[in-house]
Amino acid sequence: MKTSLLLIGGFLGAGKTTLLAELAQRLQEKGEKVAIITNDQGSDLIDTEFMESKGLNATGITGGCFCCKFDDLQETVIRVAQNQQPTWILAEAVGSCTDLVATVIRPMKRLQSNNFRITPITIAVDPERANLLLEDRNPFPYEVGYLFAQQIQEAEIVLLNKSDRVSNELMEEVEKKLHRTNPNARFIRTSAVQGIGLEEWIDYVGHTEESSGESVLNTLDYDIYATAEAYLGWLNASIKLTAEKSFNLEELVKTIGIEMQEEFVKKGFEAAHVKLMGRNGSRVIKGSLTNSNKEWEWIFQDQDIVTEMTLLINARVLAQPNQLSDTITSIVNTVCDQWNVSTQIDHLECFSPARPNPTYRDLVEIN
Ligand SMILES: Nc1nc2c(ncn2[C@@H]2O[C@H](COP(=O)(O)OP(=O)(O)OP(=O)(O)O)[C@@H](O)[C@H]2O)c(=O)[nH]1
Ligand SMILES: [Mg+2]
Repeated sequence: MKTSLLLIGGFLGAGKTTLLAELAQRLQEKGEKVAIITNDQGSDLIDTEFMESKGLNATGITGGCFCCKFDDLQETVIRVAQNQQPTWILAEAVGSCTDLVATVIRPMKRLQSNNFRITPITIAVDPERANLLLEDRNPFPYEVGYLFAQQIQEAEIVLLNKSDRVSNELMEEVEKKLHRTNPNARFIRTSAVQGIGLEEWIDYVGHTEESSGESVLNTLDYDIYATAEAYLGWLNASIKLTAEKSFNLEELVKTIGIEMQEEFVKKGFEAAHVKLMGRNGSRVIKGSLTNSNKEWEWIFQDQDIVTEMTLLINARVLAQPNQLSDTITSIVNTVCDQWNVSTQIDHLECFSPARPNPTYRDLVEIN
């Protein structure tokens, strides 16, 4: 039997990783064997660590998105299939990517349909974010709204996620707007954290033969798309923190997060998604900020007292890369000084994504 390959896209912070982790667990409960592929423009991925901490097999493709690193994706999919013999491979695309049908789904169908069943492309949506991005209240430039609309247009399945924290009225309003953008997609309301809608999603991707590949973005303007991506500063860092006197892992990471957010608000940096992860062996704390004016969401918590930890930061923020890097490093250093904790940066990269240059762009489907 062919391995099923599922691709999920959708804007930064929509819940793709959380949805995939839940999907993986449910598939495993049904006796399926699942492997996961994560993706990012940079390295040190919190998503990969998160999947591993949940006991899931995750492989990261770093240094570029699936469309620009299609050969890497294809090799990874083949290698994972050979080594792990999964029945499902779940792949998460970078949240600022679009045109995935032309650059990933169609080439994968063209080159790998003998070995893999390519399931319909799923796009995850945070309804509150969608509501802002589709309106004048959009805190991001127009081009980012354009990119978001393109992501919706190429969906075969739209997951209206976070239904646990959004009112029915807002959900209906957003669904109506998105339906106008893409009348052909199947809409499913989900909550990754409460497990709502996941069975309906599994049922659909489990039984539909293949992605049709029809939702290709023939008229996508790459100049606008590239401009949208370039507005975002992208920072990935891995920092070792050590102290002579022990400190509370959770409190330190939360303090860094809160100070960072205050500084973002002061400077007008809008967070697309900032992830923080503090780790000392099996002790983990992980948080997400998906809006500079909302609260951090802390997923894992750990009140343990430690003398060292690794701090991973993955920040995607509406800011110039150098300003973002200065702001974040200065906050980490200031807070750590106050806590008598020393910092050693093991890795730090900060950039704006380069213009997308896909390996393939199959605007005409070849069967
Ligand atoms: N309340 C609620 N929170 C959710 C849900 N799904 C995800 N989240 C939270 O939303 C935040 C972002 O989730 P992720 O799964 O990391 O989002 P993502 O789309 O993978 O983000 P990127 O990898 O940056 O593109 C985290 O704090 C999650 O816990 C949901 O259904 N309900
Ligand atoms: Mg993710």
